[in-house]
Amino acid sequence: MKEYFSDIQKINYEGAESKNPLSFKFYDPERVILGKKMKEHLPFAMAWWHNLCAGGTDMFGRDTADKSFGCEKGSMAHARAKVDAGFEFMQKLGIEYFCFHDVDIVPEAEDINETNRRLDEISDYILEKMEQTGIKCLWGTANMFSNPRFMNGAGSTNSADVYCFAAAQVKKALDITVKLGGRGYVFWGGREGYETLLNTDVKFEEENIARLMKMAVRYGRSVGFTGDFYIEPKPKEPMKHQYDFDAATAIGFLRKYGLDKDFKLNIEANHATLAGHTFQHDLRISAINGMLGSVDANQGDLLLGWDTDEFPYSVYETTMCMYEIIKAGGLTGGLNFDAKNRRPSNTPEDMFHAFILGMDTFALGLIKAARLIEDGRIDRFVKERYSSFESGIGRKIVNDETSLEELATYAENMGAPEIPSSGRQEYLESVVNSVLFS
Ligand code: XUL
Ligand code: CO
Repeated sequence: MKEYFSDIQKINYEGAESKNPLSFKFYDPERVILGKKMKEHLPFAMAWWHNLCAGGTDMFGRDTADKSFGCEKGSMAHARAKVDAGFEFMQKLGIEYFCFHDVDIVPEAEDINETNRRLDEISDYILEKMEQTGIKCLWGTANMFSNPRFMNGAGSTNSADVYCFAAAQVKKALDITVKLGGRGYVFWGGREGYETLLNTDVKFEEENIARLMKMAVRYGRSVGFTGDFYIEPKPKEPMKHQYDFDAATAIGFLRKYGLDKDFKLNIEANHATLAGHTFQHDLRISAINGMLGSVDANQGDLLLGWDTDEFPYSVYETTMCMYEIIKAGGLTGGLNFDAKNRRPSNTPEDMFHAFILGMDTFALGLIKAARLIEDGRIDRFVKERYSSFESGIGRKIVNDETSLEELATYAENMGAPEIPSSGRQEYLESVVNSVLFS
């Protein structure tokens, strides 16, 4: 078997003092934190598209990284080489999951029947590799945004024929996800949105998206898919307005169309920040609605207005992310590095540095989040802050045992209420710093 990353050995945990660039400084998979192994808290996944397909092409220039793996791009030999390289890569890093779009794993043919045949062939090969290595599929999805036929959307398209084509792709991607035992199936509505209301029937488009999702649930369940369906919210890019703007919008949509029992959310850090939220905000909104399923683990650049998909390096962000995930009781999905090397980081070694960075940043985030929880000052502060609802009239309000009239009478007898207690934000921020840097 050809080795694709022959200069790189298995990446091991060596501790924070190690100066070996090809080692983990914080990710120690067997270390137990809050009663669970690090690798169980952190089910890391490799995104097929960024890691094995994308070579750095941007609006102004072509690939800088060679992802041919010694084969002609667009051939089935290349598709197989990507499988070999991908599994070698995951094994060397100790990554236990992968995520894929249909067209990441095979080149799309002119005829969908031929594409589907290729998908059958490559998924047989992937399955073999999974059995040999123990690596698993986190989730699958269909790419319904790259091909020009999807320029007006997939579920939201104005063309019934394109809608049918999208349905066929979802059906096949679900088949492959089931075959590979995927934990989830993602809908990222890349082009499910619009550029101008002058040509768009928003109500009709949203209803059609829901119809496609309902049919996907019905079909998925009928072929033995027991995992979660996910919506991955994103406010914009490529479209100006995208229907799955953020977690709250997606939850409202899922409830409106009765999809909330089968769907959860796949929250991506950079999508949350594009929506004008923090990553932790969208995690919290998902969690309190019982909809936190999986995470696309990356980081944006707040100076730029687009999806930069960087490997996470901010320990502050990953601490807050892991704080939300631990509090939510963990993920049924995983942490998919939907992230890419910067264009000038173009060597195979850089692919390893990127994952080492991301995995270590999340490991540190986990360690620090656990300390914040064990420290207890934040939890105690929040509890105390709402303590006026623990007795008296406050208790009656939360027990739904009162009325507007009773509250009004209470207020009229009370006179003006005292100014509420301080939010102590700066104190709490200093608590976070003291836990982070001790
Ligand atoms: C695009 C994005 C996608 C989805 C899967 O912003 O995040 O790669 O994760 O289609
Ligand atoms: Co994503």
